[in-house]
Amino acid sequence: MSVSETQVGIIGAGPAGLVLSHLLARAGIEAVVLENRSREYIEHRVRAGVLEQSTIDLLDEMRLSARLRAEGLVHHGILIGLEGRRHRIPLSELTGGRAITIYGQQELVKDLVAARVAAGGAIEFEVDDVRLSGLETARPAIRYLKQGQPRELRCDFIAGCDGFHGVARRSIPPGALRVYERQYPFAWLGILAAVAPSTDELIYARHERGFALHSLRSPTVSRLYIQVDPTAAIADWPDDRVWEELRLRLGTNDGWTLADGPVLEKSIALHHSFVVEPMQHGRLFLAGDAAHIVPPTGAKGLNLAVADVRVLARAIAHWYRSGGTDELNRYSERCLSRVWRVQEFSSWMSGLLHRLPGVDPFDDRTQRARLEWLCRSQAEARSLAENYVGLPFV
Ligand code: RFL
Ligand code: PHB
Repeated sequence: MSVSETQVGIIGAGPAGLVLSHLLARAGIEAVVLENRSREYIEHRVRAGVLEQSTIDLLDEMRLSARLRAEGLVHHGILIGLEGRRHRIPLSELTGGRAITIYGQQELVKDLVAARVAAGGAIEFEVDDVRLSGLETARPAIRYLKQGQPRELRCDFIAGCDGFHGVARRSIPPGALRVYERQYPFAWLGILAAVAPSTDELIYARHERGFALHSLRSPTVSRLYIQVDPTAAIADWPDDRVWEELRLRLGTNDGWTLADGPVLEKSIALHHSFVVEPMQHGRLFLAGDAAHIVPPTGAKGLNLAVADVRVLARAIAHWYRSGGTDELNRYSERCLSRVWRVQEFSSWMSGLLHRLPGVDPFDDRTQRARLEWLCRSQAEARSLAENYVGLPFV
């Protein structure tokens, strides 16, 4: 068995693990990132698109935003579709100038990997059979296979940044964690399409047939979603059927049309809320989707992952500087206050816009009344805007 050492072993090269590796490097702390997929795979996995102001500010500060600043699309508002009308929520006007930036998660992953590799940072791709041990000791270890050969990485800390289905959370004795969870009775079918967006700003539409979202990636690529049944299969949704449904749900009374084009990618994502408390066990710290999942309606998961690792990097740096464990001990509590705020906002946005199967007519009317209120009340719109552009980091 080949044995090596580092200060922080990071499992997972998603946004959480990669941003953490950069933050630690800036603080002079050595880390090794272990990823079970190939570089090619993670650089093409289509997921999030909306980056909050605080995420952008952090990437600016870390000098990792050059391409994002050149190619990302800064948006100052979003549109709400209701009963064939559109209502604009002026995000920046309502939040003292804060905005969101549209930039594909896989593009951000490409930038983060390239910058880490260029700086000589260690990222090992295609590792298998990752196992954690010694979490309750001062020298935890990660065992894994690299091209079939067993390896061991000994570290001071392990960061579990390996997403919802990863191994880190499952390495914690079940009795040590409390799980909070909710399944929603709907899913999103998402497509990436080679067609110029038919809108300048994101459209979140509530419709009798279900929710639809028109997002974008670039002047020539659109990203669109429709609410589908959680049991739906991709095979049930040929491209023509998806476009037809999008046209109906996003349609307006004023003759707006939706341009269609070749579908580049199609996938279905279930809606799920999940939080574990605490986000730490001994020397293992969970961050991002490994610790919590939010439904995508609020566009928050990636941003929350970045917020977690910012807190974690500071706490680890504090320990190396002073030997003090106070910040590490507060890691979970500090992250969870933001996590629950975002959890509440994401489930509120989901409840506001989706059509519930077998909906009670009373609930249907109150849902519409809530949306009408959002379109009329500046206080309500400001509350949405503050949450949507993202709370400042504390
Ligand atoms: P990730 O991105 O899942 O990365 C985890 C990494 O760990 C690897 N891994 C392992 N590595 C080693 N050993 C193991 N045993 C491993 N198991 C897994 C995986 O291969 C992967 O590379 O988690 P991270 O870093 O916490 O980042 C979270 C975000 O990816 C996620 O929250 C967002 O994509 C959620 N999300 C959105 N977030 C936003 O902030 N804004 C959005 O607009 C937004 N839209 C979305 C979304 C998620 C969606 N889906 C597909 C659920 C839209 C959708 C449709
Ligand atoms: C996206 O562009 O992928 C996107 C936008 C807004 C959301 C979720 C996903 O709420």
